[in-house]
Amino acid sequence: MRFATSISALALATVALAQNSTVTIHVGSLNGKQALAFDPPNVTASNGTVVTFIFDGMPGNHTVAQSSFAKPCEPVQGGFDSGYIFVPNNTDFTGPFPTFNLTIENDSKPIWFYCAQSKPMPHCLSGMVGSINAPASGNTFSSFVEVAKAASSIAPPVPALSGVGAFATAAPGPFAGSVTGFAVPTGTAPAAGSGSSGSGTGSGSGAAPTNTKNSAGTVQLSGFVAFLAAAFGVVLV
Ligand SMILES: *[C@@H]1O[C@H](CO)[C@@H](O)[C@H](O)[C@H]1NC(C)=O
Ligand SMILES: *[C@@H]1O[C@H](CO)[C@@H](O)[C@H](O)[C@H]1NC(C)=O
Ligand SMILES: *[C@@H]1O[C@H](CO)[C@@H](O)[C@H](O)[C@H]1NC(C)=O
Ligand SMILES: *[C@@H]1O[C@H](CO)[C@@H](O)[C@H](O)[C@H]1NC(C)=O
Ligand SMILES: *[C@@H]1O[C@H](CO)[C@@H](O)[C@H](O)[C@H]1NC(C)=O
Ligand SMILES: *[C@@H]1O[C@H](CO)[C@@H](O)[C@H](O)[C@H]1NC(C)=O
Ligand SMILES: *[C@@H]1O[C@H](CO)[C@@H](O)[C@H](O)[C@H]1NC(C)=O
Ligand SMILES: [Cu+2]
Repeated sequence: MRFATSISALALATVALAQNSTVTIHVGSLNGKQALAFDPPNVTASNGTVVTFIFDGMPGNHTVAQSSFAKPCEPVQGGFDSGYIFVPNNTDFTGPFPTFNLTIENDSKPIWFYCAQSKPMPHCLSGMVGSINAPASGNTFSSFVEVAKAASSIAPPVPALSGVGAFATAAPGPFAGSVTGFAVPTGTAPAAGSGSSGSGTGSGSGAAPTNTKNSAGTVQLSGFVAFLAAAFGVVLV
């Protein structure tokens, strides 16, 4: 009986995993080396997929801000925006690196984003832009990069958890060691549906939450899910 219950719990969890995968994008590093880049810069992600942005470029001070194809280096109305995340060049810093997780709500519509850092040079104009579900023709990711490089200015972030076609359920973090945030959104985004900016919009006043570590419960859950993925990856294939 207990065995059967475990099996059905596993089966349910496995179905959820099969539907909703995770995509990771490195912020400020390329192939593990510090760079003004998102790596990979364009990905596909279906509804329910969580895109994890990991700020692991050292040193780095970057943002993930939603923009539009026409104006790559300016925030789009109602767009998500992580604010500035500073990661030091500290050989003693072993992480955890801060992350910003976006759940994809509308995979029919491309999501364009940029880094709003303007110092010492505008990162967006250097090509630090990315896309989720960019079309293969027309407004392609490569055209987006060209539009960004030709932009005349870069706009600062408007911190927000909710975006157009994607949302973050939590503020970026954790801020371990001498990692800091500036103009980082706070609170929680509405879980689904609206597409417009909601109660998750940050104040923009600058102070980041200094300690936003996950509860033990969250860590335990993701560890369990990771275990399921490992256990069932082989069986499912
Ligand atoms: C998977 O994605 C679907 C579609 O967005 C969503 O309804 C569901 O809650 C997600 N499941 C999990 C386990 O996140
Ligand atoms: C990160 O960049 C922002 C915007 O340029 C700046 O205000 C902030 O002071 C920087 N953080 C650090 C620690 O340098
Ligand atoms: C950061 O650390 C790396 C590896 O130790 C080093 O190569 C690089 O020069 C450092 N950069 C800065 C700005 O200190
Ligand atoms: C993803 O969700 C959006 C918004 O509800 C919907 O328009 C779109 O058709 C969905 N994509 C798929 C593949 O079902
Ligand atoms: C999803 O994107 C498509 C394509 O742009 C759009 O027609 C549709 O209205 C969007 N759905 C939602 C729920 O916003
Ligand atoms: C990146 O963008 C191009 C179009 O510019 C597209 O053809 C390609 O499939 C995209 N790659 C991914 C992984 O989405
Ligand atoms: C993002 O998701 C990963 C994987 O589930 C998790 O470890 C991390 O704590 C999340 N980050 C935030 C800021 O919630
Ligand atoms: Cu940047």
